[in-house]
Amino acid sequence: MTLFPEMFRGPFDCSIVGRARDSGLIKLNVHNIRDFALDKHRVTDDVPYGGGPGMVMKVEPIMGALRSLPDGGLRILMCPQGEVFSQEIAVYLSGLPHLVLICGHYEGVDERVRSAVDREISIGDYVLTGGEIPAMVVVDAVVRLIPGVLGKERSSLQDSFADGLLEGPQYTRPREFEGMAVPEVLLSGHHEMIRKWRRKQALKRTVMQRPDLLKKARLTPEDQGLLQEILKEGGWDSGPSEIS
Ligand code: 4GM
Repeated sequence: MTLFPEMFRGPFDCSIVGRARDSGLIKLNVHNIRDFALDKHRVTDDVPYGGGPGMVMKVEPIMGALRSLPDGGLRILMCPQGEVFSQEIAVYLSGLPHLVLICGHYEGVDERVRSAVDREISIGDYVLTGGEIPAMVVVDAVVRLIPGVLGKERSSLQDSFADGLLEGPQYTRPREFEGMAVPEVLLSGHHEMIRKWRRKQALKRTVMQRPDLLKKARLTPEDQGLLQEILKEGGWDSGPSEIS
């Protein structure tokens, strides 16, 4: 639900989300909150009680929009005050049959809107002009988790974050670019060596870039061993190897 339905055209019609929609795996409806404004000028915002700068979204149009839908969808208000969105929340939401995302605009929404929502979600600690881009972020993260949306060959189970680690480096052709070679192990055809190398790179990248993630990561005994190796090796250089 939004005051700017046109904003959703690109993200909802293109690429993987657009294909999922075309193939009928998901349904995405965009509702214009202005259609539920009560007055003849279709006003959706007003000045704040008590004074102060900016405008506040009125409660009646949003309530009208919510009441126009069948019961049962989880109602989510996109707002900076919400719980910070994560892969874990995306996985949870992807298991639900129906979501309703409410996008505020201006300085925010009348507080009484909150009485009609189940959950408040923020995509991060920054303020945007509206909840539209956050809603697109949530839709994208959730849709790609729905079975059949990603090809068989690219399961979301292999994602960065699926096990709480960052993804390691990836390469495609050519074998050498401007002096930077693809690591030899990836060309070796030794599947077990490649698997172990990739796992170690993922661990190394997580240690270096996001050590906070390691506390929550699900680490196997093999991971613990690889971590020991990484810490012993030190020399935090994970960049592409130079040909000398
Ligand atoms: C206040 C209340 C979300 C402001 C509801 C929305 C940032 C985020 C807005 C609202 C927003 C975020 C609009 N800014 N960090 N602005 O997810 O929808």
